[in-house]
Amino acid sequence: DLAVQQQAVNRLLLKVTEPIRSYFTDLRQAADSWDPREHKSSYTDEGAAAETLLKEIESHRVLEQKKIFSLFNTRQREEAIMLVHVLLNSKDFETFKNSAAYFRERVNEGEFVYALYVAVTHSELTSDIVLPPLYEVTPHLFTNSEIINKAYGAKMTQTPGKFKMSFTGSQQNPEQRVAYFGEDVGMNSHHVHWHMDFPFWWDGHKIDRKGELFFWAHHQLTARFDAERLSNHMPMVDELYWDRPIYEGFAPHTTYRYGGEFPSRPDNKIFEDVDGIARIRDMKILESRIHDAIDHGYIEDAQGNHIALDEEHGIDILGNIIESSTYSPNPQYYGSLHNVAHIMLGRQADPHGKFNLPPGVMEHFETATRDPSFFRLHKYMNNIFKDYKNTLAPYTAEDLGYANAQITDLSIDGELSTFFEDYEFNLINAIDDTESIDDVDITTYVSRLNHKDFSYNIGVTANADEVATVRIFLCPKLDSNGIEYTLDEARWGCIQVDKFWTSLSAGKNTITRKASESSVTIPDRTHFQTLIDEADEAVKSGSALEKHNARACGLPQRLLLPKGNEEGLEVELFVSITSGDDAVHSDLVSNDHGGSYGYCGIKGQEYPDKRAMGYPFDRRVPDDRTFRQPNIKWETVKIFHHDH
Ligand code: CUO
Repeated sequence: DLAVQQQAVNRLLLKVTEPIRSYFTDLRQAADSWDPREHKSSYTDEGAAAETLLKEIESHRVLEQKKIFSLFNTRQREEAIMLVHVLLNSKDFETFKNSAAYFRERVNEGEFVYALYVAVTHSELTSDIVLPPLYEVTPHLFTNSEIINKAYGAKMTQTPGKFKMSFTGSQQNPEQRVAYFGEDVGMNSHHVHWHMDFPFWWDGHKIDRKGELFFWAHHQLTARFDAERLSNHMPMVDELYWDRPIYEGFAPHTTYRYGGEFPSRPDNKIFEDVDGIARIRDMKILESRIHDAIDHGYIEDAQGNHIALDEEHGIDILGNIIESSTYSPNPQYYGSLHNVAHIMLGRQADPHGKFNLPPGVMEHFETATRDPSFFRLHKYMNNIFKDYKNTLAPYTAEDLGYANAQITDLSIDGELSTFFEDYEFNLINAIDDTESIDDVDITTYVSRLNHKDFSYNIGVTANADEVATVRIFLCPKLDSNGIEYTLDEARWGCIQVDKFWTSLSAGKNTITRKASESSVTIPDRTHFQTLIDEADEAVKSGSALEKHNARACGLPQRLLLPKGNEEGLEVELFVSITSGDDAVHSDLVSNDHGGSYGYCGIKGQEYPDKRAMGYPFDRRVPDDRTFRQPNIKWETVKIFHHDH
């Protein structure tokens, strides 16, 4: 029963630093006395994973509670993965739930939350369960120290509070102008969930085009950040250079729940080797090995075989190598450029461990995009991917064309306009329980970007009845100095706003597509308290639980458009219609198949579009004329921002 399951997951995630409450009777009982060793037959691996984890716990080798958990720490990651295995090897939900309750009080709470989120995301037993927004489960990683302090004050004085969270930094810092994007709680939630849907350490069933998705989702994240910069009259992000200072400093104003404040980094910090992690020199060596592979057109696997970086698999292989993931064919030789770089950047405040500072924001997917160096790092890797894509032959007229359709009209219904609004979320899980002091309502509200509803109207004349693939992008038109981009310059900054399949009939068609239907976005997440109330109510009354969108990976719908500006940011609205043969499955036309597959794929299935992610902008465009096809059309549109 979904209601019972949802209720159990809710309760497991409530106040994770506290023991499970005594009145959650069955969970409390499982925490006390479910012994996995006595339930071997309840697990597909006969309890082997649980046995391993128990041994670690019994020999006191696991990370203690109330210590900082970092997924990038090998040992800590192994512990979290053990728990993921225990949960994913559970034969039924009872076992899943009881195991979770049992280990919740025996492993580090950061590891527990991570493992439970990953397991719920991937287990077939929990497909319809909605995970509460992480910013309401572990609010410390999504809000400021100032707010956390106020929240404590409110609880101590028993005064309900609603506190305004502002973005870090001041007007003195130009980067502050785009902090609304890097610090957006929904965007950070999307990013951390992307990494839960596609963990770099993943050792389960094969995930389709995982390396390419790593490239694509992060390519789009950097392109979107650049679009926000253009909206604010700022130049695009430059990449990170190992042998230059890290130009932008960052003061996170964020605190760990236990373990102190996240460290700050001043401007122009010289990039240093990090003891026990890597030297700058090593990073450059890895980079040059990857560049050599791109130049040669093949990589070497661990056995010395050459694997071609061909059109079909090249980007996927490179994504796996650069991240690197368990799918990397040769981690010994190509290393782990991305993951190690995250740690290196996270440690620049204390590279030799002299001050015993905790890890920086770059070491957690929840917090990484707050730091401007995140976008530099990803621009750097994105440029390596671009170097590779530029070795491929440009698309020909035949690759781009589609004889069955001519686009006759292209327009927007409504105005493309954005605004800021307040968004409130709950901080109750940020605050420790104390026996003598009751909880009071404590929330924070933050300004967030949103846009007015609009739709695309696309007039198409078709020669025959056929299913077609429609791709919609917004591409930059002018750089921050007002100079017009060529198509070849603009293409790498294009953001995908939608892709869908539709049935064309012979003759004239008008395709009307709402922005809210976008396959790169998800609607607002359901609040934790709502999930609790609904599940409790459904269990009590024995009624069915109303289903919400269970997908947490996906750009928030309200961030679909970049901010634009008061004068109206000029962008090119670009539409291409190609054959429905691009679809991997023939039943894709209905389009409610997996919501936000654009950046996040479809759970447990192949990526639905056979073409390269980013098509048709992923390859060089030496001649704009190849894009002048009847099935391709673009119009300049303006994105307005209204402050009120
Ligand atoms: Cu998502 Cu670097 O890959 O943070």
